[in-house]
Amino acid sequence: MLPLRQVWPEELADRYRRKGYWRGETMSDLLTEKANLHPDCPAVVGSRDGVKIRWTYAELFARTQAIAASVHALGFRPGERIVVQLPNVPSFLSIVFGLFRAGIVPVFALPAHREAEIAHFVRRSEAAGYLTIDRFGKFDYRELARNVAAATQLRRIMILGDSQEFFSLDETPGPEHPTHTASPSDVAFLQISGGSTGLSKLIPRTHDDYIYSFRASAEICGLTPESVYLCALPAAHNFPMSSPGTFGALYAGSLVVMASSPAPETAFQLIEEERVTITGLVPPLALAWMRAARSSERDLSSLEVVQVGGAKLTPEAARRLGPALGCKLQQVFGMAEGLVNYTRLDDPEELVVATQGRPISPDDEIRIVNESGEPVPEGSSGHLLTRGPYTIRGYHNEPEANPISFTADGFYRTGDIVRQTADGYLVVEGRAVDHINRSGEKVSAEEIEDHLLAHPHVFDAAVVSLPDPHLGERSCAFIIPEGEPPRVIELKAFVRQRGLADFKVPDQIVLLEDFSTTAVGKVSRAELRRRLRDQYLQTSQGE
Ligand code: OOB
Repeated sequence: MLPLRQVWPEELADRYRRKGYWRGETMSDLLTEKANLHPDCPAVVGSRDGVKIRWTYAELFARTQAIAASVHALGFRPGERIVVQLPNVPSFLSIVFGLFRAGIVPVFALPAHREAEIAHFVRRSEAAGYLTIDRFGKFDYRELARNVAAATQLRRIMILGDSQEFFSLDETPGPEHPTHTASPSDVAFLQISGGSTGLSKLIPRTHDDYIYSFRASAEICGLTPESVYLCALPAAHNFPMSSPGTFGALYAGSLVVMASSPAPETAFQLIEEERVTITGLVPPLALAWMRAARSSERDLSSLEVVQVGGAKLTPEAARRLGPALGCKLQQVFGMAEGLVNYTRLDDPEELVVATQGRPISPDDEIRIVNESGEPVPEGSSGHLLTRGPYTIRGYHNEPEANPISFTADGFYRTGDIVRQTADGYLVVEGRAVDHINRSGEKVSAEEIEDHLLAHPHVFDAAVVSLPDPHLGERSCAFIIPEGEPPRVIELKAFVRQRGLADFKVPDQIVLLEDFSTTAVGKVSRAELRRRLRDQYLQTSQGE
């Protein structure tokens, strides 16, 4: 199996190596090195089925060896892809690093994804395997696995825990098998894009580029072997994985604490018990934590930094966060495609409250342009384009979308509207493309419209984002019925039954007779969505 490619022009690749960003390490080397360096230090803590788990670096490492041997014995070979869907359990790390060790390329699905999404990831990545857990919370992933098996051409399905008819994964340390030596410029894994147009795209990240992003992040966030990182958001997401996330924490020799839920009751207990020093949250969670902290008896005094990112944090909430949780706030504006911005820990309060930070790297190139692609005057807002040592140059297997998402000279069109302050900090002002940023989960309007249109009583559908006090944004689907108007509850069930993650089911559905006479046929979908949204907000007096 040939390695997947992600290629930077030679001149840029040379520069990134010369400047020491790309050091020729691989994900697998990295854990081996840390396990040799401090074998007896605690590496990861968490629980599964209510049983507490605590592994040192040496124990985590031994488990990665076992996983590598296990997938090898199941017939997987270097370069093959396995879609991995795991919740926040310690085995997330042993499995993922075990796959790296065997040269397998994980494709990171989120626990909330369902059959339609998983089947899409399997097909698009041409995955040979799907790896998930027996059950988590109320959900049985083996049921999902059966549906995915029926819909795709998977060779093997592996289950962590009670595997029933599927293959089980052996984490018991045993004899080593020969380790695969990856090239640092190989693609290490595929991550999932927010998906602004239609289905999620796959993001190929190389060892060189990703390691740089979390090594530099660990430094910016001040991680040391004494730090304790709480992984509260889904571990497969880029923010808690690499900004600095679990990978950055392992790089720094810190302890990773896997939270089975980000809810204050669970998270606060872990903070108290493990003396957590840093964590990352999305804005609605940060608000929930601030509220809960007022009446909580838990000792949160170990917290030094709470990072907030994934969606815009309002300046008012930003100002209140530090005092409410007794720690520093760090704003993080990043994307799975690459570029990550941080406010720095020694920045003055005004910058931390009012901006979303500045890039990790001196070689992150930022271009802010108008509709015709011309640079805007300094300080004005425009479309953010970026290129740099850890920003991808193209999605996996997307010959049609790539020329739209990337400029000819390799800049990624983020879809975000930003402005840059005189000292290089970015302020996110909005989005140019149509997705709903629902509590940090990105939902593509187009993808949901396509599903709604499959309903026999839907003539047309337009999905928009509306402001929401709890979620930041919620989704609202405007529907023109065909014949008998469908009931709202039935439409929601219809979308869910099509095998979509719960967060994609429209929060609100409004039935309309038509999409206003001036709009239909004469304007783009984007313009139609904008008009419907504005009309709705006006008539509902800005809810
Ligand atoms: C993170 O990654 P994704 O890939 O789920 O989403 C990226 C998009 C950005 O393009 C932007 O629209 C939005 O999420 N976003 C923010 C933001 N952080 C992300 N919008 C406003 N303010 C922020 N602070 O969400 C992600 C990846 C790595 C680190 C942090 C977040």
